[in-house]
Amino acid sequence: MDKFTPESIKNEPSGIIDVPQDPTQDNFAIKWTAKFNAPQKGRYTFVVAANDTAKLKINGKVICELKQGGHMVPLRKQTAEVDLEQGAIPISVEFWEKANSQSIILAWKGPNSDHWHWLSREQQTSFLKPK
Ligand SMILES: [Ca+2]
Repeated sequence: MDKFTPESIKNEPSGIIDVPQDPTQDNFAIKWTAKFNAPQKGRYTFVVAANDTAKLKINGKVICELKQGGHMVPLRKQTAEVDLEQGAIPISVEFWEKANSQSIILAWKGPNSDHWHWLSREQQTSFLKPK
């Protein structure tokens, strides 16, 4: 995505990602970048769900990638575990919307915890259950 020139750049101080809910808005992409503040060293779990496609990077590495979105593709999810040091860690989410409705869902939980934290406005608890 880095080869594209952004149409606009915005600051999102809430730290909560969201996409336009208007299904007539098609053929766009959004990239969010932030620092993820890991409260302690350990293994973190991230879940991403997207319609149409999305890529989650942590520390510059692709952790989750949902591909092959497009016309009539439903919301799909991917879960990944990653070992993090305590502190502020670079995180980015790239999102592409081709057609129809659009969604991005992102949540995480920390080491030895069952408590999920939402990083997206859209929240669907069913996506947090194991397959
Ligand atoms: Ca779509």
